[in-house]
Amino acid sequence: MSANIQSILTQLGIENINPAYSTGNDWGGANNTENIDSFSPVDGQKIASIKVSSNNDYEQVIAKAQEAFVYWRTVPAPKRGEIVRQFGDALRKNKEALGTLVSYEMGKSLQEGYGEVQEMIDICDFAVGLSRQLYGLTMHSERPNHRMYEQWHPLGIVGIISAFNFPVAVWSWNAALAWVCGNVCIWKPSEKTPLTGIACQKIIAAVFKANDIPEGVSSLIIGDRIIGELMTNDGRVPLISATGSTRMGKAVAVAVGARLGKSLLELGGNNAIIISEHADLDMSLIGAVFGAVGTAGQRCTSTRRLIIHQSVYDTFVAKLVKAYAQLRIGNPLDQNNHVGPLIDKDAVNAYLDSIEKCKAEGGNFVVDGGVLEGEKYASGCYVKPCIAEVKNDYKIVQHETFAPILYLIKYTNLDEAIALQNGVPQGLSSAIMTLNLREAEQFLSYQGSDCGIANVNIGTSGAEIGGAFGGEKETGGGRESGSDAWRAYMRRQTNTINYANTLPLAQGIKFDL
Ligand code: UN1
Repeated sequence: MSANIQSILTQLGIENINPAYSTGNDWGGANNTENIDSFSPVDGQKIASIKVSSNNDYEQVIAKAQEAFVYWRTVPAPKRGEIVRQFGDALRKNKEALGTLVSYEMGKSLQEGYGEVQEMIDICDFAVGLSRQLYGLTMHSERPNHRMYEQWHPLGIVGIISAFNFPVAVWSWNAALAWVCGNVCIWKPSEKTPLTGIACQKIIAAVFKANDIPEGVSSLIIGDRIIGELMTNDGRVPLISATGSTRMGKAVAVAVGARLGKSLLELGGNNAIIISEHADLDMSLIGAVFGAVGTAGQRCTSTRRLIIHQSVYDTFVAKLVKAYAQLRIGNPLDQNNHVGPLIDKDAVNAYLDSIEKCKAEGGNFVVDGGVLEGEKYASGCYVKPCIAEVKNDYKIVQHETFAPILYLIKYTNLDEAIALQNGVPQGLSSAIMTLNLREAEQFLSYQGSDCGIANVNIGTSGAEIGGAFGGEKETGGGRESGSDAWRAYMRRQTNTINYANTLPLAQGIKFDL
């Protein structure tokens, strides 16, 4: 590991932390025998070996969280918001260090690593304001001298299962909102990026400690699917918020649904940009290329398909091919590079497998893929972003491959383009590039995109935290971060108060004794 990364770990205070769980400042599970090794896809080096939580550890974490909830729910929401404000400030201080660790452990570009921490800071700011705006409605009762209103109460323990691709931001979207709503959180970070999770726990635990908040409001638990299953099957965890593949999400939905718990799912995307004959092609190029190769195609919002009008198809594809030839692939910590590595060798194999499947179905590669070799690419995780002409109904095109493979599809009229865009099982993000008002409005109308996110003259990725984030169909239907996504973290209670000296029944029912 380089001296720079070593000093980042020291700066974050996590150079010697490897135990399995934390409910605050202390770490437990030091004597557990099973480990998860965190390797950097940047240079293939092992960053840390971290203990895996046992069932007994899990029980300890739950017990602390239950105890903490009884206290935390009594803290007024604006005071909870004040603590989240301090968390945002601590993130501002640690932005460079945490952003660098995100880049090194996950492999995204340094700019995107910083951007991810910025999303965390932004959601803290949002949550601070929200802590004074957890509004319920009042209704007019049909009975005289009655008052009716609704209020929102915290749920209890929120279990957060996050993915490697946004190893810290997605946790913070959930946690910042859940905390101001009065919940306590147990976070299981991806086993591919445990160290960034440890860094976040360290930062938030110091904030809670400085405010004399007892342990258990924020817990971290390291583990794989087994810990995930303990959480999803556990009736003591009323809400599970899970980010990851559709396959994982379906398993979570079944387990949580079987116990009638709540789940908030943010799963796969198969996002397309429609490039109309009325598009600004230079602007479209930036949106398409960043969407497809940013984070090496490992965002759930990555652009996977371009649906291009036949009249601009050849011109736009020529521009794309030229742009791809200029992409610099390499160490993401070097800001001259555009594209970093995939997360691990399994991801590289999935990428290669998808290319083969695409070719077998008749895909025509206009930019070839392949794994990069040589000393600079020694981790074996660097691949070439590639582009293939396909048909939308190819099996592989219907499937989300978490890699920089971009599919091109030609269209002749907008109705057809919209049908193609919607013609996949997933429904996260979508975009149209057009300067034509009618086209833009049709795309946004109920006859348009069926996705949770629909943009005009912006790519599919890079959503701001202020909007509700999530998607339809196999994307899972959940909404996180902005707008009124906070409601998912609370339970609604309808209250009717009678201040009359009689007890009239609703619906005019007479019941005299
Ligand atoms: C994800 O890939 O799971 O909209 C989240 C975006 C980011 C978040 C992506 N703000 O691309």
